Amino acid sequence: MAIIKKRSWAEPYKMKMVELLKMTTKPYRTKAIKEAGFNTFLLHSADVYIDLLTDSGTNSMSDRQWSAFMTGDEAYAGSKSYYLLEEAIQKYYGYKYVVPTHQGRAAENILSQILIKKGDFVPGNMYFTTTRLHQELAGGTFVDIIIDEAHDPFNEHPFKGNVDLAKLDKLVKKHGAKKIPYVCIATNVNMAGGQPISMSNLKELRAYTKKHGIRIIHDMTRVAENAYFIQQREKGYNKKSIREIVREICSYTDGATMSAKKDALVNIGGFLAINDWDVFEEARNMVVVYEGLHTYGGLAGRDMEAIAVGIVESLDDNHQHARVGQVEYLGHKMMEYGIPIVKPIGGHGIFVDAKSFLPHLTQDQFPAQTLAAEIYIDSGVRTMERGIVSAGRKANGENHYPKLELVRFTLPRRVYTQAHMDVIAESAATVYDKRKFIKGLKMVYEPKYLRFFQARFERLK
Ligand code: PLI
Repeated sequence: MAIIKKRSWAEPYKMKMVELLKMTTKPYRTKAIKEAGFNTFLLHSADVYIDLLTDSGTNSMSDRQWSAFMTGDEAYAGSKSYYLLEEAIQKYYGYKYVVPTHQGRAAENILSQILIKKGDFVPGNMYFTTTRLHQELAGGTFVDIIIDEAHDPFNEHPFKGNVDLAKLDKLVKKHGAKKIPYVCIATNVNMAGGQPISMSNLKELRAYTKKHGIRIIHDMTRVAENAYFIQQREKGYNKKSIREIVREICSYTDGATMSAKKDALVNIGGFLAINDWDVFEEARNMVVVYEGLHTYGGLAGRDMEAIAVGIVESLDDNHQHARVGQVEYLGHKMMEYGIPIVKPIGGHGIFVDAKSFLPHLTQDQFPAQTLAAEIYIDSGVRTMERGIVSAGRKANGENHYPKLELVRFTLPRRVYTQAHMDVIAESAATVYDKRKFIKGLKMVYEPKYLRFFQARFERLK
């Protein structure tokens, strides 16, 4: 019998330069998190050992991307780097017209202002913080049409990013298709735990929206990770490349907003892509007001150049295998220690279920916020709350009470090693061991918009 039953994967790259990290002590971190109001966003990154706050803009660029930086064209107008970016988006995603923006939320702002009228409804497969806020600021109301399974952290549905067409149909019947400017579809739904939408669900949605004359706008921030899951899980796709799958996903949508800081492996950048000339015309007008000329949109030429290269690298099958493989490695380690995590393991991080981890805390005592602070104190690992604080308040001022109260251990791409994963899982397990003694928090400062970024807390007595 063969000794080796299953061969390991390893990263399809090697390291050429490293960034040195500061190691701190527990008393130092206890003081640091208190000074940061128990909000990991308010820590100094110099005080963080392993930074899992986000996978946004925290990726390592490749030698090819750094080379592209040197060939960036910094012309104010008509930069060749813009045309390279446009060509990459047209070739790999298939969208016709492109407006660069400094990051994803700028594209969301422009798109929301163009398409949403006061009193409109914008259905989506779960909310994302900035996306929903821009929809609301434009006068719309977000309506969650994701399948119910997505709100259950332990339901093992392979495509928890799927849309429940019955929920959409109910909305259309109640308000009429004219009140729905578009359906907003995120690939690899962030707030659900990095969970994919299936191609068959997207096709059904396309058929439905076509019948009712409703656009689909694609939040394609993590489309390549979604494509990886389709390749691994959906019938008929295991022989298709990620590149082919991504192209097919985009073909069922009418336009997209993109934060290139995730999938596309850069530190800053985004874009709005659209197939409709009229919307493009308006977006080109608006980008000049908010971002910069339509051929740079708030980016340097070198940034656009690096995104163009990053798009190609993100579609490499070996890259995605290693990327999601690392997330899975961490997830399996945590499961071995009995830590309650969202299942199936998602694409960009491990989401720990804080409600089961700290069942003695009510949601008003901020279990996920509390847990993120405890993990930092234990090991200097920085994570992020994705629960009641992130969910914010409704228009009438009441808190949203999301079913999911999670701590996100987000893995930047091509940054950390397997040994880092071991340290992270061991820290989570150490905190899990003493979970019964952990006290909750109270909020003592709350900003008006996107409160999770700057809110401050104190420990309950
Ligand atoms: O951070 P931006 O503005 O480049 O992109 C906003 C944005 C839009 N959609 C999705 C699904 C996101 O995940 C997203 C940003 N996410 C962040 C910052 C994160 O930490 O997940």
